[in-house]
Order: sequence, then C-alpha cells, then structure tokens
Amino acid sequence: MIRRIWFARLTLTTLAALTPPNVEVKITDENVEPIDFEEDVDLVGVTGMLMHAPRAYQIAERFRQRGIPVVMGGPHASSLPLEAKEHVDAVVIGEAENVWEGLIEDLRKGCLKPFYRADAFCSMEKLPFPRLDLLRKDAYMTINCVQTTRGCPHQCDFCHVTHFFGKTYRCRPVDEVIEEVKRLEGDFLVLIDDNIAGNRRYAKELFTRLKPLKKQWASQASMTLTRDPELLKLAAESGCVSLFIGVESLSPENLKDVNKSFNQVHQLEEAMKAVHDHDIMVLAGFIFGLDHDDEGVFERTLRFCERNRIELPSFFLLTPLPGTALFQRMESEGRLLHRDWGQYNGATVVFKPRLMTEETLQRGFNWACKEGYSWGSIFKRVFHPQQRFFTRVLSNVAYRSIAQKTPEGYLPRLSRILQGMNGTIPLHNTRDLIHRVGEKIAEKKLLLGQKAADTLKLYSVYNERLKTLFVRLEGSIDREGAKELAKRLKGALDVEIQKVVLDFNDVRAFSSEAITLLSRKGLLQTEEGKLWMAVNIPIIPS
Ligand code: B12
Ligand code: SF4
Repeated sequence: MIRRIWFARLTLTTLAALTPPNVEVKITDENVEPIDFEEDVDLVGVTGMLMHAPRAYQIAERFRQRGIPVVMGGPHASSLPLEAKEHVDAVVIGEAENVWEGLIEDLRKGCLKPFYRADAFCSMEKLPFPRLDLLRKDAYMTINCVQTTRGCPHQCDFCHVTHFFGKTYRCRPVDEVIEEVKRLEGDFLVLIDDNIAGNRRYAKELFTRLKPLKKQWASQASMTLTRDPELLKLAAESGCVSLFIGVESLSPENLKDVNKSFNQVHQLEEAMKAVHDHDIMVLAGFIFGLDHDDEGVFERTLRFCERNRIELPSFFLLTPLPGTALFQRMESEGRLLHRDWGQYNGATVVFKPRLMTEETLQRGFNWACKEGYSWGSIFKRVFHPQQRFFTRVLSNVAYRSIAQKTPEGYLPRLSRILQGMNGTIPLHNTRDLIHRVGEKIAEKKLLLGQKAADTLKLYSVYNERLKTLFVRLEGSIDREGAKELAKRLKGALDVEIQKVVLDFNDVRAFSSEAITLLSRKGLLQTEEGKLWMAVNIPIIPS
C-alpha cells in the first residue's frame, strides 16, 4: 500500500552521481529493503532526518565494528555535527556537492578528516543527474524525482529548509531540468522542491517549458501559488496533478507565531477552490499543538478538510527540529520533554503544549489521523464529480492503511462544546445600540456617529491547564445576542470548566436591554470602569 504513495528521496542518488566514476556505488534504502551488514565495502555513507538519527547510529556502529569507516551527512548530521561525530568517522555538514570528491580522495590517502563543511552553497548549474538507475524501481510509486530549486524564500519557524539551504532560493537552469525530465521513463514525476513557486518568474518559465513534454507531475508549494491565477493555470496546463500545501493552521494567531502569516486564513477556502478548479489534488499539511490550539482544533481542522474536499489531509504534531527558531524558543522556555530524536517524528508529542496536556494533544492527533481516513470522512472529501476520481479513491485507501496503524485516539470531550461556542450571532435590532465610547474618548478617538457592527462574533479558546474558557467577543450586542451568549455559556458548563473569562474589549456597541440582561445574569462586571470582565460562570442563574 505504501508503495502507492512512496517516492525516493534524491539524497543518495545525488551522492552517487557526485561520486567519481571509478568508484563503485551501491544504494540501500532501508525504507524498502534490508541492509546487508556483511557487504564488502570500503566506505559506508549514512543519511537521515532527525527522527532517523538513532537508527543511523546503530547502522554506523555495525559497520564500524567490522573496521569499515562511516561518514554521515544530511539534515540531522548538519544540525548536530558534534553529536553525529560521536557515532561516525566523518561528518559532512551542509551540501555534499563541494566536498564529497575531496572526502573520497582523503579516504584513498588514508587521512579522512572528522568534519567536512560546505562553506558556500553550491552552484545550481551543471549538477549531475541523480543516479536513479541504482534504485529498486518496483519499491516506489515512482523513482522519477527531480529537484529544480533549493531553499525557500520564506522562513517558517518550524521548518528546517531555510536553516539548511539558506534563505536564498536557488534555481537550476531550466534547460538542464528539461533535459533531465526528458530522460525519465514513464509519464509521471515528482518535483521534490520545497516550494515550487518560490520564484514566480522561474516557475512560469519552467511550467511553460514542461508543457510540451506532456508529463504529469506532483510537487509542494506555499499558499502564495494559489493567489496567482496565471501561475496556477500554467501549472495545471504543464501537467500538475497534485500539490502538497502547508496550510499548517486555521488560526491567524498561530500562523503569526510561527512566522507564516503569508497563509491568510480568510482566503483559505477560496485558495483550495482555486486549486480544485484546475483539477489539481490538494495534499494539505496541518500542524497540531501550536500555542493557540485548544481541544477543539482536531475536529475543527478535520471538518475544514471535509468541507473543502481536501483529497489528502496530512496531520503532523508540532516538532521542534534542532537548528530552527522553534527549537530555540521551546528550549529557552524549558518546554522540550526529552531529546530522544527517534520520537521527533511528527507523530509523537515531544514538548509541553500551551493550552493542552501532552495526553490530550497526542490522543486528539491520533483521533484526527484515524477519523480523517475513516470511510465516512473519505466519502465526504472524495465523492464528487471531478476527474481523477479513481486516483483520489486509491490514494485515500493507501493513506487509510497507514492511518489505521495510528494508536487509538479520542476526540477531546470539550471539542463539541468548543465548536458550539464559536461563530457569528446576527443582531435583531441595530437601531437602539449605544456606542461604547468611554475608553475611546480618553484616547480622543470618538466613535460616535459610526455605524455599529450588525453581528456579534465569538472566538473561544479553552486552556486545559487552567481549566478556563476564554471568550473574546467582537461586534455589537443586542438582547438576542446577549441571550444567545448566555445560552452558549450555560451549554459550555462542564465539570471540567472551572472558569470563563469574557473579553468585551472589542465590543463596540450594546443595547440597553443587552446590558440589563448581561448584568442580571452576572455576566457583566466592570473592572475599574472598563467593560471587560472575568466571570465565574457556574454562578449564572438560569
Ligand atoms: C522528499 C522528502 C520527503 C519524502 C521522503 C520520501 C522517502 N523515500 O524518504 C516524504 C514526503 C515522505 C517525507 C516525509 C518526511 N519528512 Co521530508 N523531506 C523531503 C524533502 C522535500 C526532499 C528530500 C530530498 O530528496 N532532498 C534533496 C537532496 C539532494 O538533499 P539532501 O537530502 O539534503 O542531501 C544533500 C545534503 O544534505 C547532503 N547529504 C545528505 N545526506 C548525506 C549523506 C552523506 C553520507 C553525505 C556525504 C552527504 C549527505 O548531500 C546532499 C547533496 O547536497 C526534504 C527537504 C529538502 N529540500 O531536502 C524534506 C525533509 C528532509 N523532510 C523533513 C521531515 C521533518 C519529514 C517528516 C519527519 C515529516 C513529518 N513530520 O512527518 C517525514 C518523515 C518520513 C519518514 N518516515 O522518513 C525535514 C527534515 C528535517 C530534519 N532535521 O530532520 C526536511 C528537511 C523538510 C523540512 N521542512 O524541514 N519527506
Ligand atoms: S513555506 Fe514551506 S518550505 Fe518554505 S519555509 Fe515555510 S514551511 Fe518551509
């Protein structure tokens, strides 16, 4: 099943291509085949992401026991070279292009150095084509992987890409990419770039040149691509059939926290529709455990995927990767639970979340993974009249088989209540509203004469650690709005909720009836003359 969706990384095939032709190379991808530890070799190279580090060290140890030198490179070894060096003979820090040949030469001379650091990013011109011929063709959905760019113009706090490849976005000459694509067998390929649309001008040229080759391709892109209709159209015309898009969160506060505000939440639905309108499948990535995520995030996110018919939702737990701004922040706040890198796999909680306990986050994540690929959810996301229907179903079946392996999870008990707490309440009567001017007069910004908002919006967040529900109100409140608010709060009463904090700071106008009702219910208490208050809700009279 996994073969239907698994493709090979370009790491080892690239290294093989960089190896002098008089050296014999063999690739073993342990994802799909066992390692022959008895193999007669002069040098072993290991690669891996952070989560693979413990296994990489075991592999190194087995070969080193036989006296075979081991060199390690890749994202993990480059972030923590001193740690890696404790397990291997040499560490390559950064890209291999400028150092690999020298390392092999040193090996021949018997003077392997402990560290090889790529001091500058390599040129993207004349890169050798990866040795795809060394891969087992039958082990993957496809071995046709091509990289057209390195890096990303953005710098999201949790992402390792800009840390590793730098903020520079380097593009290969389009001629060379086209030549590489032409040599591939079959009509499907994966462009394994981190952000295929990082440079619009380059992307437009690339897509235009891909068009006549009549291949189909999949890739990753940031949301910015969805805001450029011309580029999106060109992508589709050049054969784009699916895009992994890092949506990450439905909360603007979360996105701001991780330096990803260019994902604009209010445009998300439109963006998903734009991609679908071009008959491109969406693999949307979501991160759970960000600082503004409460227990409602799992259900809210899954329903978003269903509503927007996202073909393949991918849920990840926030994972602080060494080298990233997120890691630094979590470390300085003392929130990392341990440094057992094997568990830094995006599916295990490794830090203290802000608004939930570790258990709630883990179980909620497990629930979302399983529920997201339940038949019911697949049905909602996939069954609609669009092309590539069978591809959608088959890839969901493959993802489902992986999701089934997720340990048992459950939807946090307060999830339903939290969904009910949010939303917009329309006003019945906007004529008799009294503008709230007190603080504004003090600021010399009179709001008198301005039209009052004709809705009341509720934004709720539950802090499981404080057992407190925070509700921010925005807009205007009339009698009906006040009644509805009181009703929802009453509904939210639960043994676990001990306190509710209402924030009226963004309420611009009240009707006198609303004020009376809120006061009668004990919801309105002024603090130093300000209209916002903390209320112990269990005292609400019915
Ligand atoms: C393709 C890809 C995948 C594929 C992998 C398919 C497969 N068969 O493994 C999929 C989509 C499944 C995937 C999943 C995940 N991925 Co991924 N993935 C990538 C991606 C986009 C491209 C990898 C690639 O081919 N790069 C091209 C090659 C040429 O670059 P390279 O690997 O860095 O190698 C160069 C150097 O590092 C060096 N080098 C590397 N290894 C070695 C070894 C030796 C001996 C030497 C000398 C040199 C050397 O030389 C190479 C040439 O310069 C990278 C991002 C990126 N741009 O690299 C992320 C990336 C590697 N993934 C990442 C992550 C976190 C994951 C997940 C854990 C995500 C998650 N939370 O679930 C999972 C783990 C899955 C798993 N079980 O393995 C992170 C790793 C960060 C880290 N420090 O660990 C990256 C960097 C992306 C990111 N946003 O931060 N991924
Ligand atoms: S847009 Fe994607 S690839 Fe670029 S920095 Fe953010 S997460 Fe990483």
